[in-house]
Amino acid sequence: MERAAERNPASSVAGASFPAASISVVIPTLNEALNLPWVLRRMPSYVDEVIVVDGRSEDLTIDVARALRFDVVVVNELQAGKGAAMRAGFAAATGDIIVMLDADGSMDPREIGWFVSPLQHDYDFVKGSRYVTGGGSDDLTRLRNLGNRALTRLANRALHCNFSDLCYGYIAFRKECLEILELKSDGFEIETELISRAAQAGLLIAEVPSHELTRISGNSNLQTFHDGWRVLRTLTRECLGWDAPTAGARPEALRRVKYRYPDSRLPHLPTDPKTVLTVLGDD
Ligand SMILES: Nc1nc2c(ncn2[C@@H]2O[C@H](COP(=O)(O)OP(=O)(O)OP(=O)(O)O)[C@@H](O)[C@H]2O)c(=O)[nH]1
Ligand SMILES: [Mg+2]
Repeated sequence: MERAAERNPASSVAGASFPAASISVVIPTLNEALNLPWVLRRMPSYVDEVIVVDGRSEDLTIDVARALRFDVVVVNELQAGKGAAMRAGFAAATGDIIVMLDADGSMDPREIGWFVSPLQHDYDFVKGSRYVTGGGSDDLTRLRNLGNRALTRLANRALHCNFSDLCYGYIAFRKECLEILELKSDGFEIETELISRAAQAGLLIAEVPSHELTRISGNSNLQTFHDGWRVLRTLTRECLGWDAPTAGARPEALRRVKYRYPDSRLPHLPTDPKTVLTVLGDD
């Protein structure tokens, strides 16, 4: 398989030349054909590899992905659930840095730079937060907000951390972290597993602001009580039953990386897949 880094071998800042860290973005999709165009069109140019994990969509999600990004890597989902999809996507990623974000237009790819930046400054794992200055949410209901705050407090007590946002899946980390984290979750609790294991493994974790937008169109796949319960169960299981292979000491394998990123703007509106497919069909 071609490594993402081979497509983007070097960059130069202030006369100094260094290998650019390659960035893979992993996006799980379940019937997101109307929303994915906004996401892919907002993808910064410094992203080397976009991986879409799908297998159960009944709309034109995959056609739209391929039409908008000829080099998109489509990973077939062998097992249902966001967590299973993320694990399959991570396994396929070839970048030095892996970023995970949703396909519904609630996470703006233009924020990727905020996530990548701390990874350049010695951090191993970067999580988005809707509760720190500069972050926010147009999407959180009162109930989900309360539930998330309670779960975050519990996680902080159990893990001796000071996170501000537990149940948010805009996350970036160095690829090497995967070997340490030994992920196994299948559902939305993958975010809790990632964060609690990163803390227990002694990874250097940064929180960066992120503004959660509303889903552009379509229905949420999250069930507040069912998935909240799974998060709680995962937290308990992780705190009681997982021994980090690094025994909490910071792993030595992780490296510093360099990067660059530009900017652009697009209206946050649904896109009819037919318009995308027609334009490309005419070429
Ligand atoms: N491949 C795959 N993707 C999924 C699955 N379930 C959810 N997703 C994707 O995971 C992302 C998050 O799902 P959402 O339904 O938006 O859940 P949420 O963001 O927690 O909930 P909302 O805030 O209500 O949108 C979206 O990109 C979905 O398309 C699944 O079983 N397989
Ligand atoms: Mg969503």
